Amino acid sequence: MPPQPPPPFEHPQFVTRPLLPPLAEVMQALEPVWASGWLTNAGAAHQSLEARLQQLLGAPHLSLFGNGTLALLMGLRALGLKAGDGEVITTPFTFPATVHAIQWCGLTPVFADIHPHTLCLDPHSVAQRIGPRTVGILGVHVYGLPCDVQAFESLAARHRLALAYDGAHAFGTTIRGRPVAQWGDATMYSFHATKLFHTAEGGALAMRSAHTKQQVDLLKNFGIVDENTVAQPGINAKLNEMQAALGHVVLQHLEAERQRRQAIRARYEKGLQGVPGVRLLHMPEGVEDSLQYLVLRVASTPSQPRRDALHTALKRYNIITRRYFHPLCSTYPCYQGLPGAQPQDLPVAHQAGAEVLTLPFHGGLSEQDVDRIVQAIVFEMAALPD
Ligand code: T4K
Repeated sequence: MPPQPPPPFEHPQFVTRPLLPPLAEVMQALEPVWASGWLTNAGAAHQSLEARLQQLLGAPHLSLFGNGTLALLMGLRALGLKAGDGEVITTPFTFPATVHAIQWCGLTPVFADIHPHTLCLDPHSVAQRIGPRTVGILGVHVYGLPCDVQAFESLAARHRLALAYDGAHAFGTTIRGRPVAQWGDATMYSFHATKLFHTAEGGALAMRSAHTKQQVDLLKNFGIVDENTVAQPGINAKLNEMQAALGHVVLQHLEAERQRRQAIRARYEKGLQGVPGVRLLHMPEGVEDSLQYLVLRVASTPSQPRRDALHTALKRYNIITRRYFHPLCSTYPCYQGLPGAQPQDLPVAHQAGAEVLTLPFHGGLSEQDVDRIVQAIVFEMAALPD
């Protein structure tokens, strides 16, 4: 029998939904905050969450922030990268915040291509872009898939470059048992509502050295050392006590959410196996997954943009997929003139940008929801012209 279309969903099915613990638990966690009268500026909930996450993420040092973008920005500054003429090599296949952070530090982003399997920054392409003005490398563990951390470690050491990672999606990612937080000089995590672990808005920076932690802790609180001393032109990038309290509660529910996501992913894998023209991205051997996004690659060419056709068609079923990360950052009007931004310099990134589709993936989906989404994909792929 030819594939049949499922009925449309009554409510939109988004790529993600925040993990929402029972409200009563959140209220209970807020009680000591209220009783203390201390709402921000490194209060008790902030301190205990920082310590808990440092341990959980296996970070040598860790600081909390009001969001991931500020964590990245403060991290790049604290690593001592000189504004003005320094270049930082990065990927175009990412959320705008990665490249914006480099720009906001007064540094020049330089684009290099990505690896065809992991879709992370490719060390070989990076090596070709290193020049006299290069001061650092900023990789992205995109969708929680880790960069080739060993290759970057030797590249950075050989050329004496700072090495930072945007690990916005990489909460819990480990490589052969070793957490990603232990690679590079600094790794940023995002705790935005759309992330597996979240504090509504929030983020963290994991760091190799105690000196960098000391620097970012100053930078995120206006550069204030004490009542009499302001050491640096810092900014306000703090996480408040309500966010920290929420983080503690979300942590209690994280393992259950991870288990649900594992089961959902297995159901998608089974349903989409052998469907012509689509394949799911997989974690490489030895990698423990962050379970952040579920990404489909839809074979596409400029004359047959099947990914875009599927993205549009699924909206008829109220399935709101996203094309993370299309368009590439290198194509934004503000960045298209940067070194390495020409399409011929980034063939792998352009192909990936044309093929990826992020599917609904969160613990609130039932098995029936997944089956319905799969059925819609199967029906629409079969209906697309060859
Ligand atoms: N680096 C990378 C690689 C990143 O992906 C990000 C953020 C950053 C850096 C910066 O980290 P932060 O400074 O944000 O901590 C969303 C998130 O806002 C953003 O944090 C995230 N990456 C990005 C991949 O996704 P949008 O523009 O797609 O958000 P939006 O509002 O369209 O939300 C996506 C879907 O999530 C919605 O369709 C429905 C659902 N949703 C969203 C929110 C906010 C909910 O169900 N509830 C909610 O409260 O950027």
